[in-house]
Amino acid sequence: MDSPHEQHRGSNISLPERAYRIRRNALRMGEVQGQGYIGQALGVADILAVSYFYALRYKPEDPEWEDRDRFCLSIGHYAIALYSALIEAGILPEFELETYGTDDSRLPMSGMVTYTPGMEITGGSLGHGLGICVGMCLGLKRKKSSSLVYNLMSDGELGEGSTWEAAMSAAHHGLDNLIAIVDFNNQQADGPSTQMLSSEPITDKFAAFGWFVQRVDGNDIDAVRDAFDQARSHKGKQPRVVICDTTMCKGVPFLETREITHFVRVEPDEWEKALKVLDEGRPQ
Ligand SMILES: Cc1ncc(C[n+]2csc(CCOP(=O)(O)OP(=O)(O)O)c2C)c(N)n1
Ligand SMILES: [Mg+2]
Repeated sequence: MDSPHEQHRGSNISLPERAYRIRRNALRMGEVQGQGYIGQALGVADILAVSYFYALRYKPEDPEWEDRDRFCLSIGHYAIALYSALIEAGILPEFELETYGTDDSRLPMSGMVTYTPGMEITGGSLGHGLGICVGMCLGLKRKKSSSLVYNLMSDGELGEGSTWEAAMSAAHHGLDNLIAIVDFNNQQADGPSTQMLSSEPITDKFAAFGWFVQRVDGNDIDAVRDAFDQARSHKGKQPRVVICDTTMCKGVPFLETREITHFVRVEPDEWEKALKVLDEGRPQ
């Protein structure tokens, strides 16, 4: 299926290859600092590939182009994941990857709007992204803009009351230009989300708040792409959410099985090994 946007058509680079490259960028950045939220980056790489190379409308050379779709990173700690996609998208130059997390870098460890081209919001204080996006959507509607606002949020943010205030107001205002994506990796700082504070049944909850809801395997690129298509073409005057079940550290099996994946510990000699394993699984 072709992207709805001209800019993505005709590329001979497949979405799985894009996802592989995003994962690779993230591992290289992690190696620079010897740490990073690498489990999250590997987990959402497929979602980012579909977002930046299929769904989103933007101009790499003009990240502030007024008619762009907005991709908001509610979860500032996932910045390493978004930088990896922005590099692959040509919004950030690849060499800056080497500066990740260092003084004076445009790529701080937590995502900040004033530092990084392509970063739409400062999202480190969890639970605020959706509310910010509601404001953006209202503003875009006033301007009669056809741009969409995507908000990548986490399952941990579903435990924040502010998320649900925003969800309620998005439905109240009929924000059909809002597409929330939840990285449902069943992990938060202290352990599995379902054990810390379960948000299940999550599809029923969003539906009860008036949203158009889908739930897919977030590491299945075709499924994510189809869900984004459905979200965009849905006729209801309501906000949309795609719950994406993902596996943290996806693509590097020896990390996938680590018990603590929120801030996965990677030993100095393991970065190279992780890159090697990822390369072995590179799509044909
Ligand atoms: C308002 C707020 N409370 C607490 C934190 C500290 N914090 C940073 S990441 C995180 C885990 C949240 O869950 P999730 O985003 O699902 O974690 P992950 O999937 O990345 O493990 C927490 C509690 C924060 N950044 N903001
Ligand atoms: Mg989580």
